[in-house]
Amino acid sequence: MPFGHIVIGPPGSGKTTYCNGMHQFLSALGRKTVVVNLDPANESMQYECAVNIEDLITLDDAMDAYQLGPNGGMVYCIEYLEKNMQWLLDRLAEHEDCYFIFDCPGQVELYTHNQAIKNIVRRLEKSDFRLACVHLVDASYCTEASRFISVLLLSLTTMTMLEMPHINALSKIDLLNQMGQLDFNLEYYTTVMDLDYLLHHLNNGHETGEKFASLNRAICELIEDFSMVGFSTLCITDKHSVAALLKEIDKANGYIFGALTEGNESILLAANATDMLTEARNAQARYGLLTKAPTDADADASESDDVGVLRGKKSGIDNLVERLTIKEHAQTTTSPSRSKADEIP
Ligand SMILES: Nc1nc2c(ncn2[C@@H]2O[C@H](COP(=O)(O)OP(=O)(O)OP(=O)(O)O)[C@@H](O)[C@H]2O)c(=O)[nH]1
Ligand SMILES: [Mg+2]
Repeated sequence: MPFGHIVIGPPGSGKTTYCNGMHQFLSALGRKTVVVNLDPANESMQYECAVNIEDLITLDDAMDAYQLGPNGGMVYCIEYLEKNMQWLLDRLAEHEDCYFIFDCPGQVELYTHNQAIKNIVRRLEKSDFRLACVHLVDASYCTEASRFISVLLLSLTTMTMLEMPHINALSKIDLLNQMGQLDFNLEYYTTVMDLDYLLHHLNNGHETGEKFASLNRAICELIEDFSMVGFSTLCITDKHSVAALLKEIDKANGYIFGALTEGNESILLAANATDMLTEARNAQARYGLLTKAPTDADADASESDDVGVLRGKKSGIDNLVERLTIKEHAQTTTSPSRSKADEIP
């Protein structure tokens, strides 16, 4: 019963870098892992891939044979793979007892409209693969309400389309502090709490119409009604961040339950688990992410005191959690070996 995960996300979100980093991390943990390249346009493959779609079809071949552009050629290649699934299954069968990481293309339509990737996953599942989906989106989307809403919609569409255990992750979280201050604490973006606060920022600067505000409200309600989207955080060079994400993945695809063999490191990882909220608070502290001061208009967005919590003014139990989090963070950051030893080469 092979386990693994597929790695998807918009172009440049860090999929190939992730596959390389996670491959090294799992190998260091002693988990026999192979990376499968399903992206025929993968130019900078940093890992040694065990199975490569380019051995079946290349993007250039598809474009030349049918006079297609790069996007059409990519869709053709994936549909060609869908029709030749036995080729993929035979190649995968050559890697017994391995954990599989699938590096996928960045074309968003493959996860929102086209059925090919979905059918490929179904076929793998029928062949007893236990898979989860890791959807990477650039953390810079958090810096503007409108961009964050678009990423929420994309994540929701992808989740409902693929219908498989799914983890969304804000990638390159280490770069977020270079992109200015956030409107809210990071945990607001990871937990996708009350979108009324975001609604206010969406409407801000668009005084033109009630229709625009109604559209924004309807989109926020849609996302809240499904109540499915949340985010983990990821900096691929930080082993704490990779370990936290791996715990989520192992729970999602069942590796933690299905691979109960002696020395299964995922049991140890899970025993050491932190929840998503604490992880977001750790990430906020670790990467020095700043939050803007609240405006008067923000206070109008809610009658309650919750907005203070979203901006870091905590009380009671939150204060306690905050102190614990900071202590935990201080322990890790003052460790002399942390800066180099924690980096995956
Ligand atoms: N700082 C930082 N940079 C990252 C991280 N992950 C990826 N990158 C950088 O992001 C850029 C794009 O990464 P890729 O791995 O090529 O992205 P991709 O999603 O595979 O791109 P496509 O295959 O073209 O869709 C590279 O320059 C990476 O070095 C991260 O966690 N932190
Ligand atoms: Mg790539």
